Amino acid sequence: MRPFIHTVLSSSRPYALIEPVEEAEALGIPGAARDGGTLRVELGDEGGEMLRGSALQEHLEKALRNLRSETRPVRASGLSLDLSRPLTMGVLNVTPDSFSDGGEHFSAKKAIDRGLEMAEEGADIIDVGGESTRPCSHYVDARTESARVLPVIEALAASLDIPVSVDTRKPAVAEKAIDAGARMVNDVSGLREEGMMRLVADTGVAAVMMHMRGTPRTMQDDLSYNDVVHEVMRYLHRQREELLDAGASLGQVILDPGIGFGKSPQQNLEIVRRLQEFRCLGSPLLVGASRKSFIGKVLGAETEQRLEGSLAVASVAVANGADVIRAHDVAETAKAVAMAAALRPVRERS
Ligand code: HH2
Repeated sequence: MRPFIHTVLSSSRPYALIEPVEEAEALGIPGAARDGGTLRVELGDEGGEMLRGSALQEHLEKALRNLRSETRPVRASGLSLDLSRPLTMGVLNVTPDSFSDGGEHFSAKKAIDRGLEMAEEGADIIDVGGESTRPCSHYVDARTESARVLPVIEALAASLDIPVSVDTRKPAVAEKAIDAGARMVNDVSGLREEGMMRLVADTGVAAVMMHMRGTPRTMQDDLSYNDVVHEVMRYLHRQREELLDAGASLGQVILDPGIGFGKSPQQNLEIVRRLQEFRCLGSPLLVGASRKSFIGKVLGAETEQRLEGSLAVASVAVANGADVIRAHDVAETAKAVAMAAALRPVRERS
């Protein structure tokens, strides 16, 4: 496994957290401090000169370069996404019970019409899901989930130029969805279910790997983290390494910190505030905060009154380095994202 390097430049004393700790510790870097399984190295003016000559130096330089550079495009089977501007992914839940749009597009006809409408509104990707993953939601079997999403994916993939993604944790559903025309698998479990990594590696499709602790049923049971950003990043790094070991390529991968999945409102805010740190991982970043409960908590707003809050989070996420924003309100989000992108500092070409 390649080392995990988490660089933090926003601090008054920039530093890197390096794992595996033994490899980093063996270098005898002055002032380096061990914290559990991580070595903290002050970057100082030399930007990690002290690692020179070690295998870690190259990885640290890459992590620092990733922070400054434009995001690399997604290059996957049948799909190439230029991420020099942030994209809007429209949420299309073909479910009776999703937390904000449950039941609205539960018939294939209504879902297809809404998908076409989202494309008109400026969506760059349509994400079709057949199982709610809200806290304590009920498991839907693969046959039921497939019956919900396949006709919609087939119709949208046949009539739209933009890619259609399938939001599923189940390899059986993902496989059929890919056959029906989906060009991306969006998996809130981080491709954890047996066979999902193999499917992504074998088909070469793009994959969103999201962080979630446990399952939607259990994810809010344990919200304790020492450092939520560091722990989510480490999880995403490890899942991505496993996927690459299975034969997938880096260009297929999009990472997602999983806003609202096993995090407190404060932890969700912290992730968006510190999103920039995730960029050192070098993969495109997706953020899905649309209408979620931490926005309701800040604004005292019910689900249907969270548009402004969602747009504010989307804008800050883009300013902090998000490449894809997953949203229900596509027309408004696409405009907010374009405006936030225009205000972003220019990045170096990667
Ligand atoms: N959030 C939800 C579902 N899928 N996928 C990614 N990559 N990131 C997210 O943050 C994310 C996601 C939950 O939102 P929604 O689909 O609106 O609700 P439900 O799960 O109740 O259908």
